[in-house]
Amino acid sequence: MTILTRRALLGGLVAGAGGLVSGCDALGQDETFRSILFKGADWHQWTQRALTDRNALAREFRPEQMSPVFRTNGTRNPNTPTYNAQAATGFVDWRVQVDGLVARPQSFSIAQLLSMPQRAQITRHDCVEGWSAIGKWQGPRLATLLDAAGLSDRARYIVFHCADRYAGGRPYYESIDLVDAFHPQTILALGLNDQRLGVGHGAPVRLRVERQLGYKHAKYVERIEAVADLAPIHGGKGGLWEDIADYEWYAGI
Ligand SMILES: Nc1nc2c(c(=O)[nH]1)N[C@H]1C(S)=C(S)[C@@H](COP(=O)(O)O)O[C@H]1N2
Ligand SMILES: [Mo]
Repeated sequence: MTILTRRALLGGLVAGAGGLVSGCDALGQDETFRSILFKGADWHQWTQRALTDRNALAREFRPEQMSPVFRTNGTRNPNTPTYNAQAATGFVDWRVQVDGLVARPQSFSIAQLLSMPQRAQITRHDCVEGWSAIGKWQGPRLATLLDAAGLSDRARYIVFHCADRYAGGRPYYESIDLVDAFHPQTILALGLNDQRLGVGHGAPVRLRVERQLGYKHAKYVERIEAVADLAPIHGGKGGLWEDIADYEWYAGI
């Protein structure tokens, strides 16, 4: 599926980028122009870089704008024996392993993540399936963990490995580039709406990467891997949905 098709499907969801994206789509609809200069993801990445500042903050909302119900989507409970045992003890033994292209591979307990400086943000989650919800997320910045582990110069992407298995046993995973990894609103969320994250929302810890669509926000994170190349990982396209359903790897909003 090309980005133009997906843009059309998304409709109002891209309102944040407003007229710039519309103008860009009009140019993109000229297939000749597109095929001469750009292809697929390259085109999308170029337009994103050219038209928006990737470090700009996603919109934050006021408490009274929070959705009364924040629905769950995708895996609502990994329901494996290991996960269920962890849930039964309140995730006291859960570890987030940080490894790959880092100087100091290490793992963090939930208590350690809670003791780091926390960021809270009220943002809108946009799912590609056509629903949105506004919620308050809280947790340490991903940058804090990556700095503790000492990211190598060779690292280009951060991969999130999740505890749930999808579509007949495939591990859910996702990846982002370093611009998103070090974005100020990119956090490992431990809390939603002033409560510890529930199982449905990815307990005990999930990614929030606020400039990206919902499927990039990996739930049930158990390993964070720094890599130079996404090709050797699972299906090679940087995420479960990218591998099995041709979703865009770069799902910027
Ligand atoms: N591990 C994991 N992460 C996941 C999913 C999933 O199925 N498994 N679904 C994704 C999708 S499509 C969306 S829209 C959001 C939903 O998050 P929520 O359940 O907290 O609303 O999680 C994303 N992260
Ligand atoms: Mo989604």
